[in-house]
Amino acid sequence: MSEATTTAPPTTIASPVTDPPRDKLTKKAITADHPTWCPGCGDFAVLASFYKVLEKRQLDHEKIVTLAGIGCSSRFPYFVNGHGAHYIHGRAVPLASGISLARPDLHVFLFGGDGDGFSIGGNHLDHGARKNINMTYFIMDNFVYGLTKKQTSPTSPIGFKSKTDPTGAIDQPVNPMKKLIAGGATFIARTHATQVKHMMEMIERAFDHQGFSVIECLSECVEFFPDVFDPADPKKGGSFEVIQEKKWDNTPEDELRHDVTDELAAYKLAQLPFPGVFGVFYQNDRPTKNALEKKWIESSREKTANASDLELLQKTFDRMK
Ligand SMILES: Cc1ncc(C[n+]2csc(CCOP(=O)(O)OP(=O)(O)O)c2C)c(N)n1
Ligand code: SF4
Ligand SMILES: [Mg+2]
Repeated sequence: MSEATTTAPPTTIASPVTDPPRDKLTKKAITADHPTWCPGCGDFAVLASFYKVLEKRQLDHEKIVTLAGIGCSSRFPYFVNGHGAHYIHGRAVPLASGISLARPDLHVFLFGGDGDGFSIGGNHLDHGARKNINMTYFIMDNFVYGLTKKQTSPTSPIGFKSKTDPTGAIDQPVNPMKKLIAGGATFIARTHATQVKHMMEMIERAFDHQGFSVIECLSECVEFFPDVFDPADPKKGGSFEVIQEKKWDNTPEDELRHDVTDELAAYKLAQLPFPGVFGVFYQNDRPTKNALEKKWIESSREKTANASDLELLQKTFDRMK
């Protein structure tokens, strides 16, 4: 008798490994400590807008990362319940770069001030921008060093009297939009902390952009530079002028609208006198370092017959013998 038996083929058990339903991401779930800013500080509205965006987009809670340097604005990660770090003054971009490149599945949000971003961290900002590393960087620009109690910042206007310039600042301030365009950031926008709807729209668009996206937000320091942004606040007699973007609809009025992919046009907008205009100045789709590095790692792996990290390390040690 043949050994062969006629057994029924194994039943493929369809085991749908479905994730359990997720809890809704609520403001309560995202909120951590009570913010410690001075009453009336513009940064409160930024935090509220960020909570709203997270709630609206229902991001996976465990994938939210908030990082910052040092400053009043850089306290941000304390107030968000997620992964986060309050890092070294001006060094948050390199930290965020490492996290973004190593864990492209995470949503990397970076927060900071004008001093942190344009002064001590100015060089890191340029390199994050030119490398187009995927992250969303929100700069709360109050034209002053708030945390250290009123020193001239890189965006303080000429004539601003501070503890470092008691007779008035004499140095040409940084133009954030021009710096970011020249640096190579691939999404550059400007907003105002009193305009919550606009702020949310800019955060969402920056978040949806693949690459180094930066938003400069005029956020008033009520303690050390009050009322400086009133000229762009309609509630205080100013005018909040929003950039009209091209719709590519072949209408004569569209000729006059802003093409966000046009670098020179973005420079022209950046040149307008204070308070200037608000919205997206520039956006392009240059490949991210994340994507380029992934490609390079994959092709290197192919060349080594998909050897494991340990095998590659062992080979390196063997060569050293
Ligand atoms: C290496 C280093 N240099 C200087 C300081 C002091 N310091 C802390 S915050 C800050 C400026 C913060 O200004 P900004 O980034 O504009 O944030 P704001 O407080 O205005 O939100 C400075 C100079 C520091 N903590 N570390
Ligand atoms: S010092 Fe200025 S920037 Fe800092 S919390 Fe107070 S108002 Fe805000
Ligand atoms: Mg500041």
